[in-house]
Amino acid sequence: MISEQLIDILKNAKRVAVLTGAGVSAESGVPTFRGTDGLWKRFSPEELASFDAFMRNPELVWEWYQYRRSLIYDIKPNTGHYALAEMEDLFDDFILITQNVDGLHQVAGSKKIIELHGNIRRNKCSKCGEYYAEEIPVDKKEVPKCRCGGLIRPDVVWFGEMLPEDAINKAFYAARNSDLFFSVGTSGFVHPAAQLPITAKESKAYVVEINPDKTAITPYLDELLKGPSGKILPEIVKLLKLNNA
Ligand code: BV8
Ligand code: ZN
Repeated sequence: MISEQLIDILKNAKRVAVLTGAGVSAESGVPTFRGTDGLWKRFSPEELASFDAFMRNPELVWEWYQYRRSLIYDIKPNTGHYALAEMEDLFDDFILITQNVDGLHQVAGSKKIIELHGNIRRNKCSKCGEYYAEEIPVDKKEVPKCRCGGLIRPDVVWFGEMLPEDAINKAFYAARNSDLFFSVGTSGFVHPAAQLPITAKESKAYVVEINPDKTAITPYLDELLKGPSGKILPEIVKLLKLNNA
């Protein structure tokens, strides 16, 4: 249920930032990381989503990403993704900061977006950094090689790797300068992304979490809207449109 206080804040908000995690894609059928059907159930993040793991066993890591790509290429954005794409034009200043690598926000039409952890639909050379578009078919089992001889890898940020500097700087700037910050579908475990809602709160933003469950960061935030983002986000957009009418 959206509180009177939040309705009032929604009406007056000028600068809005949203952080999304894997939970936003859950209703599209993309398994989350730490949920019961989580991707990490069989493997721990460090075993697969790290540069060392890739150097130790490139075929295993490449195959895991090919498997994940095969899951998302047939998957559609859900009502939550579309609501976030609509939200862009309902505030003076809006930015979407995502931890997700599935690219579904862009498919749903989001333009004002910061990808903190890269994008699984892109590849790059692990040696010279050259980018490779989607031309690599998902059923390719062997780890492809770059013209320079380096192994090609998914263009995602692995554990132990720095986030793209421009992305993280822009994300923290948005957290410090927003008057309303949403944390949607993230368990708040992975840093430095998990710091963003806390920074927003410390910078006097009103911080709202959208999640069916409490998370590691719930105690630090202003309000938890308990439920699926695919249901709650469209309700918020409906309220905003009524107000803007
Ligand atoms: C870095 C790309 C500097 C790859 C990902 C100890 C303490 C603190 C930090 C650390 C530490 N040890 C190491 C670190 C740093 C580490 C880290 O945070 N580790 C964690 C595990 C503790 N971070 C890093 O390494 C980062 N780099 O810090 O560099 C550095 C360098 C060296 C050493 C130290 C520091 C890099 C992090 C990026 C990792 N890459 N993804 C890939 O995807 O394969 S992270 C991965 O997790 C995804 O991007 C994902 O988005 C992200 C976060 O997970 P969530 O999105 O929150 O997903 P999760 O499944 O956890 O939660 C889903 C939520 O949705 C749940 O709450 C659920 O209730 C909810 N939900 C479910 N259904 C719905 C829903 N919500 C709404 N609607 C629904 N329907
Ligand atoms: Zn190369």
